[in-house]
Amino acid sequence: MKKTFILAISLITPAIFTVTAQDTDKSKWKDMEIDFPKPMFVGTPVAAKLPNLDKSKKPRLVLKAPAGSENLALDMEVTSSDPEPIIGDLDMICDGDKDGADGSYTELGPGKQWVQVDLEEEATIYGIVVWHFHKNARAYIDVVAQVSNDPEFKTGVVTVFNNDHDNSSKAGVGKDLAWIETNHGRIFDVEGKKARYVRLWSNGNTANEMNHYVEIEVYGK
Ligand SMILES: [Ca+2]
Ligand SMILES: [Ca+2]
Repeated sequence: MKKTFILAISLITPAIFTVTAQDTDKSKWKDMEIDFPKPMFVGTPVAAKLPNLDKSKKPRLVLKAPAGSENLALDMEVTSSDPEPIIGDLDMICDGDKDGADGSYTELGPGKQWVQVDLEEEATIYGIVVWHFHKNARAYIDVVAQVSNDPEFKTGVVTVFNNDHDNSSKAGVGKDLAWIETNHGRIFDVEGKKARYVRLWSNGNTANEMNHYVEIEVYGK
């Protein structure tokens, strides 16, 4: 009786262990192959006057996630607080084109605006990569990234990035840093949170009051 019980456990356990170990043991996570576009500007960026600006010169290039993770946002539907962008359209935000040139970015209206990607079903998300605009140097203000299963973002909202240092956007005081946009975009860790929707906020940038997106990627399973 006892032997049978142990045998049954030993048969079941390896399969369960393999699945959880791969997804939760970060030492086994792989580097995602992020395809960075060509740089659009060279030289010293204009200093953006923000108190929480990331001054490090080394761009982060690596997002780690379990094997089998991929960009789930590609060609998914994008909605926005500004449904009729001034330049471009919302479909361009998840179309795989990350070029910095005119014709590849979407411009939303001034002030606080959001864009939202619908992954079509709940996914386990490990990272978000955003390229706002990389034609010339600037930093976007009050960048907040959230995930939720609620398309209205009223319930179950988890904030995964927030650089709104003075809480002017009322999502809480953000401890993350603002950054000068380049072709490397910005990688946010999401640590395996489960959600269907991804929402990114911004409140203009250091060059003007407008909000821009070249591309958003969401890595997960
Ligand atoms: Ca694009
Ligand atoms: Ca702020």
